[in-house]
Amino acid sequence: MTAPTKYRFSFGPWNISEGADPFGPDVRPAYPHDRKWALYKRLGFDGVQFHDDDVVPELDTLTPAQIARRAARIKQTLANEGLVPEFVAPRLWFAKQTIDGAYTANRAKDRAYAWERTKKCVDITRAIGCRAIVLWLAREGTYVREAKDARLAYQRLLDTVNQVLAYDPEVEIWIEPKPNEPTDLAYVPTAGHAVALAYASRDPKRVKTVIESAHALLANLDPSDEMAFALAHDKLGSVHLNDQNGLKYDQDKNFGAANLRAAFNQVRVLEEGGYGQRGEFVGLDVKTMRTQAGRPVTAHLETSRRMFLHLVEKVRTWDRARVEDCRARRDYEALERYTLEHLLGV
Ligand code: XLS
Ligand code: MG
Repeated sequence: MTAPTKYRFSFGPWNISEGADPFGPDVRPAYPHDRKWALYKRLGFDGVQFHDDDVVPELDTLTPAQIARRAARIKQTLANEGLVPEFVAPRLWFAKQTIDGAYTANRAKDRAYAWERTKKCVDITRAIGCRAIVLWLAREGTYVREAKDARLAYQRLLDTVNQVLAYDPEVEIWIEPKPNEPTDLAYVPTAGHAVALAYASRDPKRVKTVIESAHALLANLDPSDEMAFALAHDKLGSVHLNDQNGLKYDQDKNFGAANLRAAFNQVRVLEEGGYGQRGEFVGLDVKTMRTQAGRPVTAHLETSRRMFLHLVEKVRTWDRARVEDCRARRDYEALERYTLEHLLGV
C-alpha cells in the first residue's frame, strides 16, 4: 500500500493583493513584492506560482542579460527560503499588444509579441529551476464572435503549443482553461479542450492542464469531474483550488466557502487519483475580501489550506466499506445521507 500523500501547497504572489476591484481603488497599501517570499513557509506553503513578471518585473524593457540576472536572484531567494517554483505563466493580458488576445490576436505584430514574450517566459522558467509554464489564455477569445475565425484561432493555439515544445525539449505546458472573463467567450473553456490540444501536439506527454475550481464552475461543470478527467489521462499538472458562488464574476473565494460538499469531492478525487504522490502541488488561487483589514492579508490562504486538510481527513475517514455496500445495493439515498452526515460530523 502506498503511504498517505503528504500534500504540499503553493500560491502565487498575486493572492496577496491590494483589494482593488473594477468599482474601486486599492483598499490597503501594497505589500512589497520582495517581502512576500518570506511569508510562504510560515503560512504552511512550499511552492510558489509565478507570472513571468513576478520573477522579472518590467521584463519587456530589459535585455536578455538583465532578465537572466534578475531570474538568478529570485532562484537564490527561493533557495534561501527553502521554496520551490511550481510554474511560471506568461502574463499575456496586460500589454497594449495583447488587447485583442495574444496567440489568437488578429494582427500579426501582436502575435509576434506574444511569441517573443512566451520565449522569455520559458527562459525565465528554466533559469529559476522550474519545468512548467502555465498558459492561462486570458484574452484568447472574443467579445463579438464574428471578430475572429475560431477554427484558425484553435490552429494558432496548437501551433503555439508545438512551438514551445520545440523551443525547449524539457519544458511542460499546463493549460488552464476558463470559459469567460475577461473575454465574453474564451477559447479552451474546459479540461476537454486542453487535453485535446495535448493529444494533438507533437509531444503529448509534456502538455497537461491546470484545473481551477472557479473556472470549472463558471463553465457550469463540476470541478471534481474536470480533475477526474485530467487524472484519467494523466494530464493533471496542477490544481487551483478556490470556490465560486454560482455563475457570476470570477470570485476566487476560499476553498469550500460556497460548496463544502463539492470541495469534499475535489479532495476525494485528488486523493483517490494519487494526486500529489509525484510531488504535484495543491495550488490555491484565492482572493481575500475587499473588506478585510491588515497588511499583508493572508488569512484566506490559511483558511483555504486548512479547509483542504480538514477535507483530507473527511475523505480518509469516509467509510469505504459502507460506500461500496451502498453502491452495490444501488442505495444512493443511503450514500447521500451517510456522506452529508459524515461532513456534518454527526
Ligand atoms: C487567473 C489564473 C491565473 C493563472 C496564472 O484566473 O488563474 O492565476 O493561474 O496565470
Ligand atoms: Mg488560476
